[in-house]
Amino acid sequence: MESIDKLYEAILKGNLPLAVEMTKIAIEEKIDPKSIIDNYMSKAMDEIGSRFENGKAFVPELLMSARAMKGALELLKPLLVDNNIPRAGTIVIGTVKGDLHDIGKNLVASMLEGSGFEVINLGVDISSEKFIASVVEHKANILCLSALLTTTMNYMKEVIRAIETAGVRDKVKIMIGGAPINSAFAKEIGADGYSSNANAAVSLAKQLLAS
Ligand code: B12
Repeated sequence: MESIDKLYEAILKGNLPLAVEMTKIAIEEKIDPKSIIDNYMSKAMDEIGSRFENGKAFVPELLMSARAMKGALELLKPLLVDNNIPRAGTIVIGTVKGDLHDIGKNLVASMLEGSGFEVINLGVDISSEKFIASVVEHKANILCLSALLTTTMNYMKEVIRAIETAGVRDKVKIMIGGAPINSAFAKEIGADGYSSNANAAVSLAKQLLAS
């Protein structure tokens, strides 16, 4: 269990080799991958984020932590896949225009993929035009929008309006998420749902398709 505490420290300090080594040990120790992500890796990212907010860490440190988290996450991704489930539907996901944060969005994408959804991950800094083109091309059942900045979260509203204008709003459910988002905001901009983490995103996606 010592490895898991060291994993938190490794991500907080942005030490990629140590994060990878500790993740390998945690996997060998059969610690639940979702618990590794939620209780250690994401918590380390929250801590570096609050240090940044308080002027105790700077962008290079955020980048180092992000690199360590991504490296560790790569090892866990295959373990998030449940092969015994049929395809559940098609999902287009991306981080909205102006926003480059992708760790949480990629985690949501991996969990959805692992739960049987076909996921088209468009990446970061995605315009409404690109979202619409992808939804139409792939006949997506759900569109997932991610934003981590209070300045970019408002672009989600633009995407939803553009989808309405394009005449495809009744064909696709829209889920939103990211640190500054909450359900009141989701309601306000006309999204179909919000969830605060990747596990809840899977339940929400299933729920939306059943409704
Ligand atoms: C790592 C990081 C960076 C990295 C990003 C690397 C990368 N490839 O993603 C870098 C260094 C590039 C970066 C840059 C900046 N960042 Co930054 N960053 C962070 C940090 C520390 C962690 C984010 C993270 O990865 N968290 C871990 C993941 C797992 O959590 P998550 O993203 O929240 O995702 C979960 C949920 O939100 C949800 N979710 C996410 N998306 C979706 C989508 C759907 C559909 C659903 C259902 C759920 C869902 O599920 C996820 C998994 O559980 C946060 C602090 C924080 N605590 O959020 C600041 C933070 C977001 N950044 C911040 C800032 C200010 C910036 C910069 C402006 C800094 C600068 N001066 O340059 C730039 C902006 C660049 C840009 N244009 O986007 C501020 C934002 C403040 C604000 N109010 O807007 C924060 C909050 C830090 C702070 N406390 O001040 N950042």
